[in-house]
Amino acid sequence: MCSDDTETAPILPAVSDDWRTGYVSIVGRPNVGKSTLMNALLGEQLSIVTAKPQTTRQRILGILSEPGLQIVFMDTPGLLEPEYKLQEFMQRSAVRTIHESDVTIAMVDASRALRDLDRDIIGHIKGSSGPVILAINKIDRINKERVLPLIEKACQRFQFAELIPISALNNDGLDELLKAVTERLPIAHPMYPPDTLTDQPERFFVGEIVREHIFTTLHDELPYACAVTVDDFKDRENGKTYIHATIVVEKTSQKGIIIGSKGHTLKRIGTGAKVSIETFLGRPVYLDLWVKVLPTWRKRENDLKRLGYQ
Ligand SMILES: Nc1nc2c(ncn2[C@@H]2O[C@H](COP(=O)(O)OP(=O)(O)OP(=O)(O)O)[C@@H](O)[C@H]2O)c(=O)[nH]1
Ligand SMILES: [Mg+2]
Repeated sequence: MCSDDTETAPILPAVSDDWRTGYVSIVGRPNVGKSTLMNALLGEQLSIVTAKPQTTRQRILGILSEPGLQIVFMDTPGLLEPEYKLQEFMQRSAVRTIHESDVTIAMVDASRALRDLDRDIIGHIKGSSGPVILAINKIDRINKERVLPLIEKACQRFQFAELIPISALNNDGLDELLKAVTERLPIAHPMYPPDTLTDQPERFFVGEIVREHIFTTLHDELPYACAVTVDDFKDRENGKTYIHATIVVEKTSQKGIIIGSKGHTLKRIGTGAKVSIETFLGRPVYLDLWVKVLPTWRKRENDLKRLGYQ
């Protein structure tokens, strides 16, 4: 290798032949706990999590590096029957990861596991390029006696490599899940330097954090009509990072609701988001938050691209 190459090449750890590395997608219906699981496995709040379904809109990469192991997790939007272009994009990005993964974690909510494992979902996971492990999540919410019959019924629907009851929220069963995944990964060298957590830039996650606060502050359908763009993101001499972000909505009436009486609602979203962004970045920020109307953006291909859904 010439000296120039040495300077620009990423620093990868030395590996032995038993090093395991691979892509692992986490898929399932909306709200089953996919993002909670990825965050718990990484020990980082990377993907946004809310109580509302359809929070995640695109695939989020989360890289776990340990001696002898590198797992590139792919958190995905919940699988659903798409009704408009944004949902088509969400569905496509989830399904694509199933075809790209070495191991797939199919996830269901234990309290409605068999509904979550309908023909549609089985059809998707059949397209998996590798083994599929079923993670039966939220077992903290059901009686233990109900888990075994669930496992038996799930086995009749698909030949899962393993079925593992977990609680992503309580870190229960995650060691077992990680072991089941690791055993099935190919022997391969790591793809990323060990300190790499994701492939998306900080400003992407800043937009996601604002979206998280929209989801937790606003009710009903409104969060689904919102997108966030981060238009400016720069470090200032005073040590603060200046962020200019815009909440994009579909109608003028929605803009009014988001701003709220005397700007109170927008202020609430902004104040909450600022605190979370500072925790995420580990430095103080100045958040300048605006609202803009882009009619029916969820249905327009070009608008979706402009908003980062491509
Ligand atoms: N009780 C319980 N709640 C959980 C568990 N895992 C996740 N949740 C909750 O379920 C809700 C949805 O979690 P998410 O991680 O956002 O689910 P998701 O599958 O990523 O959802 P989408 O991105 O909308 O598809 C949140 O309120 C979580 O706190 C669990 O093990 N037990
Ligand atoms: Mg999610």
